[in-house]
Amino acid sequence: MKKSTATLRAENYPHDNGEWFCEFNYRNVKGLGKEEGVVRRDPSAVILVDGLYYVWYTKSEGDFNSKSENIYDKQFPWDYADIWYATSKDGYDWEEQGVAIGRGGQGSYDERTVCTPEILAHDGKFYLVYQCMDKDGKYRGTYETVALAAAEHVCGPWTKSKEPILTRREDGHWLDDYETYNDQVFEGTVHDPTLFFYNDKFYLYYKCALQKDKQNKPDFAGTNTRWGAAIADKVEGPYIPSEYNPITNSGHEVIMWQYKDGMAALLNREGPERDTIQYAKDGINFEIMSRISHSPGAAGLFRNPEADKAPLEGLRWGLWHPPYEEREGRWDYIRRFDIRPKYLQN
Ligand code: AAL
Repeated sequence: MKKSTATLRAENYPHDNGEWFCEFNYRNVKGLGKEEGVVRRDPSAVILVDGLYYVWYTKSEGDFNSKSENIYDKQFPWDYADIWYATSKDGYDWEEQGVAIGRGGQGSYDERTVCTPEILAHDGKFYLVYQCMDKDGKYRGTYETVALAAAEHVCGPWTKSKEPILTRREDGHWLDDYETYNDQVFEGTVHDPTLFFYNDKFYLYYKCALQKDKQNKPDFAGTNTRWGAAIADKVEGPYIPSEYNPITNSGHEVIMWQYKDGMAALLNREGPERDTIQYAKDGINFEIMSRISHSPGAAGLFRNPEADKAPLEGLRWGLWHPPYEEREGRWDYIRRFDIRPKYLQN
């Protein structure tokens, strides 16, 4: 008996039937579903506060034209957006509550849009991190910044950071690239911020992309994305980008949860390791734990207080928005996903 190259290679693949593997069920929810002329997308994590579930998300109205020459026209669904929130008693039936974070005044760093929020409940307080664009935001939002808002109560009022806490960088490069991008700018984009209190510090993870694509045009951060981390001693910053950035070689919207002493991640859509679940014992150096398929895009995970019970408890259920290819109609809307029960450990 001899072993073929493919067999030898397969012996090193992570097993797909282990405790890190799962499949997903999808269903519509009430209150955040399809609505003509209204965009609801990029839901935050879902948190449970005094018996009620809370979620924050991007909301905008009206049509957009990504080909418009006028940079002040609405160019994409998350342009001229605000961050809204909704509550639910059961995670299926949602009630929209209103604006949590509105766009800023004239000349502010967030005059044009605030979108793609993520929530952290820590030490009795609440923090939202999100993307912002100033008035001239262009190139499909590639040049957004990340801001932070804090509140004593889950329903606000929210106090915004005076300045963004993270901006795109024009120094640094992809390291050890699997394609020859070495003359390119790393973190030309910082999107999809996700904040954790981890190892007594604040870890801000985000999607990053090159500044230019292979044709030397602005990279719209839709392809060839990876993730970065920036770490701070205090929640307000300063956030210092990790020397290891990029910490993934794949993945689009940042989808992460804490498991025991490490960080778990679901990487989707982009790169050679798309559709994998990964784990980093130190929050930085990720290893592939399983390969999955049909994963939820832009997922906001339920922050399960029992996440340490098993690797995928922190991914048990959440909200997400279907990408263009998979949805009915033109307008973005939010759905729910659940890990199929047979993959749950308890
Ligand atoms: C999303 C996220 C970011 C992008 C856009 C809105 O799914 O990756 O938020 O900027 O698309």
